[in-house]
Formats: sequence, structure tokens, C-alpha cells
Amino acid sequence: MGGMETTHSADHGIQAGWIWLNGTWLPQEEAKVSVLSHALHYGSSAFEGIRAYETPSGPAVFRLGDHLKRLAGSAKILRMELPVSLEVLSEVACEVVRRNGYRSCYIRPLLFRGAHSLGVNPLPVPTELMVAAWNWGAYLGEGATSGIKAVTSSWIRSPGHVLPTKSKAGGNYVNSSLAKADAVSAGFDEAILLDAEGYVAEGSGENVFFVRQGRLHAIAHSVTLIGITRDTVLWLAGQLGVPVEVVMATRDELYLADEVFVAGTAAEVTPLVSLDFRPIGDGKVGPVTQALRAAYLDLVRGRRQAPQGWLTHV
Ligand code: PPE
Repeated sequence: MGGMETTHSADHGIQAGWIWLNGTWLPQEEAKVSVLSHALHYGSSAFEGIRAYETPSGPAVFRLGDHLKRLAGSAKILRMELPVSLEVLSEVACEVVRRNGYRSCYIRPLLFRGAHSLGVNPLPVPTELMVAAWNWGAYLGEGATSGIKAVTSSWIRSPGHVLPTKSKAGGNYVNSSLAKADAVSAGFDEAILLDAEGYVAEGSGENVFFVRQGRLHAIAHSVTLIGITRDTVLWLAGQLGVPVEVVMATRDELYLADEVFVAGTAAEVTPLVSLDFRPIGDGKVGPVTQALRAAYLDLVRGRRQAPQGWLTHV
């Protein structure tokens, strides 16, 4: 810990190969937008983060339909129009995996207001759509298996009457980025943000869970993104016979928990071994987290029976 550069987070240099932009497949170097794009000036965009995994029957996208439904929801909240149907978008998401020859990858659809007119009013500006994919390893570094060190951020999760936290709006991520940058500069791997009332909200890019006396506690949605991984983890807990509660929690409830972990598409299931300089439990990855993480990785890789529609083979 200590230096400005110290972080377990991987260097996410992007090699995206073929990118789909407004209906055309382009090499990364040619997939460009104008510096006058509305989204660049005002954060008027919405995105998704989806993973495809290698399964015994070839690459498959995990919960593609649910991610695209959430993108449509983000668009609705932001009064943006999806330029193509979800069926077309679903096909493009599979094609971006095939065309780039990935066995597994991260898929990023991005809806954004392009270059038409500037000024805060977004309504005159048509929405554009891009889909790219790249290799994204462990989002939070080696800590994915050995556990990460997190810190409660001094940045507060934007309340729902400040920003629409149920949309994956580009602009919302100014909040996450501020928290993440401070955490990383202070030598931590991730930031946990509280809401305006002081309750635990979420990580900069994940939902938060904790375990106490064998019961899994998920944080209530309040001002958080409705995580698809969170939903998957709750389903898996049911499968594994782990009792579940959905709660509001203060930061000190996390200090007293036996286990704490964060979950998201990029982060998958990542254990916390310390929070705000306090070890979580005995400072090692706990058994419930371990079991859920293993079950999650089996599920996404087609090695555990998944509900209908969760795996889309490309
Ligand atoms: N909260 C936030 C703020 C968030 O960004 C994510 C995903 C989640 C919760 C979990 O959502 P889900 O992926 O549906 O389980 N964060 C995405 C972006 C990360 C990034 O750095 O970019 C992701 O994990 O893809």
C-alpha cells in the first residue's frame, strides 16, 4: 500500500478489433466519433457490460437478454431511442464475439448522443449505438481470488433525485470514477460508496454482499444499480441452500460481518479481506463467498445447470 501507482487493478488497455458502429463493422482505428458529440460534453450515454465465457459447447454470452433489457430501461429513463431492436442488438452482440474470434470476452454496447447540436437539451440529438468487445481479465486484479482491500469513499452515491442510478448512464460514472481514483491513490483496490443517509450503497462498479452467521445479506436497491450478477448470486444462494436477507446496512455492519464480497459482471464475485483497515472476519476468504464464487464461475462457463435463457451460444 502507499504510493500513487499502487493498485492491484489490471491495466485495461483496450484491444477491441472489429467494432459495430451504427450498423457498420469497422476496425477499431476507424470506429470514431466527433469531438462535438453531445455525450462527450454532457455524459449523455448509456452502456452495458456483458461477459461471454468459454463453455463445453463453445462461447456463450451470459444473461444477454437481461443486459439488453436493462439497456432499453436506461434508454427509457434517459429519453433516448434505441436505433435498432433488441433482437438486432442481440445478434450484433453475438457477432462481435464471433467476428473477433474470442472464446471469452467482455462486451460493451454503448448508446450515445452524437454530434448534431450542442447545448444541454439532449432531445434534438439523435442517439447512436456502438458495440465493442475485448479481453478483460480479473477486473480487480489477483484479489479476485485472494481478496481485495476496500475503503469507504468520502464520495456519496448520487441520490435518486440527483442522478438516475437505475440507469447505466455514462454521466453516473463520474461519481464512481471519483471514488475509484481516490481509493486506488490511497493504496486500496476498490471504493465502497455510502448513500446520502449513510447506508452502504455499492462499490464503484459492483453490488455489495455480506455474510453473518451463515446468512447471506444483499444490500437493498435504494440508490444502486440493479445488478444482474447480484440477481445471479441470490439465485445461486437458493440453489446452495444459503439463507438470504435483503437489508439496509451501515458501514460498521460490514466491519462485523464474517465475510464481505462484491459482485458485478466485470468483477464477478470478488471477496473483500479488509475494509477501512479492519480485517473482514479472520482476514481470509470465507467459505460462503468461496462457494458462491465457485458456483458462479461454473454457472457462467456452462458447468452448472442454468435457468432457461441465461446462456446464449454465439
Ligand atoms: N453497480 C455499479 C455501479 C456497476 O457499475 C455495476 C456493473 C454493478 C453494480 C453490477 O451490475 P451487473 O454487472 O449487472 O452485475 N459495472 C460494470 C462496469 C464496470 C466498468 O468498470 O466499466 C460491469 O461490471 O460490467
